[in-house]
Amino acid sequence: MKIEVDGDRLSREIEDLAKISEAEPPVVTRIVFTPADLKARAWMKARCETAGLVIREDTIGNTFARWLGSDTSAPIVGTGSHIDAIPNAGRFDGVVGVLGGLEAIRALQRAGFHPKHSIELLIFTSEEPTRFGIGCLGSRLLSGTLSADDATKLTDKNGASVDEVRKQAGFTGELRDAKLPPNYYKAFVELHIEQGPILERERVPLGIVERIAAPASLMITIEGSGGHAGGVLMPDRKDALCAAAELILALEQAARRRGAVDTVATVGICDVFPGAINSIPARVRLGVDVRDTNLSRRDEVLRALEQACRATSNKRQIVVHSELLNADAPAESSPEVVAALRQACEKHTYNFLPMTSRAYHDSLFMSRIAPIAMLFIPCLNGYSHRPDEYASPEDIARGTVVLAETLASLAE
Ligand code: HGY
Ligand code: MN
Ligand code: MN
Repeated sequence: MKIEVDGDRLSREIEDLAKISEAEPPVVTRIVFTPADLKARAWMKARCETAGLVIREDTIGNTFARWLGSDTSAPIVGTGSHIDAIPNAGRFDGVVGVLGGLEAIRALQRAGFHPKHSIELLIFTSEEPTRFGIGCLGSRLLSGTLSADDATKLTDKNGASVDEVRKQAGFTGELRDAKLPPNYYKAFVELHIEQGPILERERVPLGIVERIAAPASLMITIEGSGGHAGGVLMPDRKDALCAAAELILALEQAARRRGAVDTVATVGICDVFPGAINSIPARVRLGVDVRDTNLSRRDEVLRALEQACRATSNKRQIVVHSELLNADAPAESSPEVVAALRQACEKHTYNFLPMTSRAYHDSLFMSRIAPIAMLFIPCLNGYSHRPDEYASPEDIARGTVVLAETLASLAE
């Protein structure tokens, strides 16, 4: 079977989808359940319908586009990713896995392949944590990793709940019905840009992901006493931002102290209240992200941060409150799915690198219900989550061919 990917159309589709954004091109901003997200979903569904796929959406808006196999009772081979994007993002994160997955299916159709196991393209709801504070909301729910009760407690910054927002977007029904039955999938393979510099630096065109790091995130609220920047003398201050600065540096030190390349920690959100130049910060909210491929090492960083919070609270006599948003286990790829990817690369004599994914992906939660693996393609300078994120048409087409070969070998 000769698989030919229509690279030109795929590139055009990526550029067309990028224009569905809350920001001006080349910036992509597509927050879950916003008008841009809903428009992008409709645009994607129309293309899946044109490809003859059977579409359904679950109660959180995960979209399933199925190419029916000859044995419709057999477990399904899944592929896909996300099309939601954080503010000031690029056009490839997630999209390569969704449009590449669609093109892989179309290429197999053109090649005359007939799957035994149905092949299903998934577009997951809210892979990014932007709106509801937790990433992979859709794949957590469909894998049963997050309960419907816990999901209904999540709200956005305006206080709107997941339930309200999803229903306004047209996704009704019981959230608990999003959980898939056991053995729904035979395997799940996700194509994604690397979001790091290794493939480009090593001049290797493909990465086969063997493990996905364990993500954790938390919100820390620091309550000082504020006051007039001129009138309150230094000994009398309870400056919440100075306390936050101590915690930020303590977090950085805790990660570096592990001495392991896979231990990373970031404070990506720092909201200062009241945020006036002549007012001592009364309250600060810190959004903290800690990851590692090794669970106990990651949790050591979380414990070190907790200790720093207690020490700073006592020393400065201020209130420090931390709320754990998620602390997930890492994922190991399944040997069979990795083998299928390796064979597909070898069939085309494509060089590849076994890799660790330090970014999390929906595959992390798909791994709780099915054998998974991921296929990475390079991105320019490793850039991602920024408008100059870039993957070449050649690399995207190459990844799509390997994905198509892999899906065919898993679905036959
Ligand atoms: O943050 C992540 O790892 C993913 O890109 N949402
Ligand atoms: Mn992302
Ligand atoms: Mn992504």
